[in-house]
Amino acid sequence: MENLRIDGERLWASLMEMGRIGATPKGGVCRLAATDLDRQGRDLFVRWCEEAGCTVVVDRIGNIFARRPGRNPDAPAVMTGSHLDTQPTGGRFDGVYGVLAGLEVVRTLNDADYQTEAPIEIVVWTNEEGSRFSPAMVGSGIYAGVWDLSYGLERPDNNEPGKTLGGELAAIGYAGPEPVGGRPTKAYFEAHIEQGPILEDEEKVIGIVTGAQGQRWYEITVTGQEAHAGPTPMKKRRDALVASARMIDAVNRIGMANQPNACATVGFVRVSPNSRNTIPGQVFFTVDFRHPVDAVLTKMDEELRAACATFAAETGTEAEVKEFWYFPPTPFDADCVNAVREAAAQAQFPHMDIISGAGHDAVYMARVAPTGMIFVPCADGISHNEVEDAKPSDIAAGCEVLLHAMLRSANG
Ligand code: HGY
Ligand code: MN
Ligand code: MN
Ligand code: MN
Repeated sequence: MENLRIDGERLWASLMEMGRIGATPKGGVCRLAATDLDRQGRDLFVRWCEEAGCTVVVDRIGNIFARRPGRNPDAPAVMTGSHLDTQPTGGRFDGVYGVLAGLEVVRTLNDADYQTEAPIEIVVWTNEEGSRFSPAMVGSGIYAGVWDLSYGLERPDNNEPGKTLGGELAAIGYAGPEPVGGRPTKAYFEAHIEQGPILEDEEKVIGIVTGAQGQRWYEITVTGQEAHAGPTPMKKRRDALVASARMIDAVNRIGMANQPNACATVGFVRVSPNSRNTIPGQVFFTVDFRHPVDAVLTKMDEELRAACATFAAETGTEAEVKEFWYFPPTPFDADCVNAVREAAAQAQFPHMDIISGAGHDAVYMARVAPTGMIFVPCADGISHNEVEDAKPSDIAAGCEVLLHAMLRSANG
């Protein structure tokens, strides 16, 4: 394996500098998709890439591609990247690590004046988090042909529905001219923190990600009747929030009943009219189901629909259960997985195979190119939280493995 070594301190310094854009008082980052803070992060990344000799293009859903030439300009590129947008109470590593590890690979090759056979591309995917605009992974999903471009551009801001992803990208100057999709790609590798406790518990430094579990997201609207909290007898009520509370408890029970592996979360609830002395007439809430086996995701779907029907009937309310997003459990490419495993083994980093609990842009890239991922531990397995943290040595190790997995692919 070439004796190229990444510069862990430079990578860490870049992560900390990017983390200052949208930094929160508790040490996290809030840099929501297509906000001005996202623009600042994107601009910083683009400047760094141009300083590293890359040419940068932006596609029509705002995905950024920074390209370092190889000896053979016609060879399909070896691509790496992730996302710069964060959760509202996000951290300094989720997504950003994969983007800046890609930049560190390019900087390392530049330092060594090393030319790969194939070009190298670093990508920043738009709206991976799915928090401000839903669903998640919209930039990579449009790129991979999961949805058409207009679907992505029309995504409404979940808290300010008058704003759309397309309008906000234009406002920050990242509604690019490039057509979406179709960039010749030999392989795509994404480095990411695990966002769970397994690597840390098993005392491993590198996760060889073999694939990602499937997800189903729902939007559920429960409709009852607004009425006065005082004169309305309990038996006469059609309380949408009481009905929803029973359904939300059922979501948790369905998750617990489908162990091991099932995940079930209600993360967004909107009550109307949300007034202390009016019985709620309508409640909107979301459900996020995950499981590595598709048949279990289907079973959880059936259990959810049955529970909503039961509790709606019990409370005289109506429940509309809408499936909002679905992707099946997704295996990664065997050659890419092996390239990661060999790079980890040769660097003698303790490693293990792992399935991703989180969705990543790699899940959609796996539909259009051979794809692999590299995980590193994060402190206490916590992510989507301002305390998100990682060890500089693990961050460097993951980037080292990324470099050598990419070299195998770029020169192979
Ligand atoms: O929800 C996820 O798994 C990812 O963070 N978008
Ligand atoms: Mn992420
Ligand atoms: Mn995330
Ligand atoms: Mn993700």
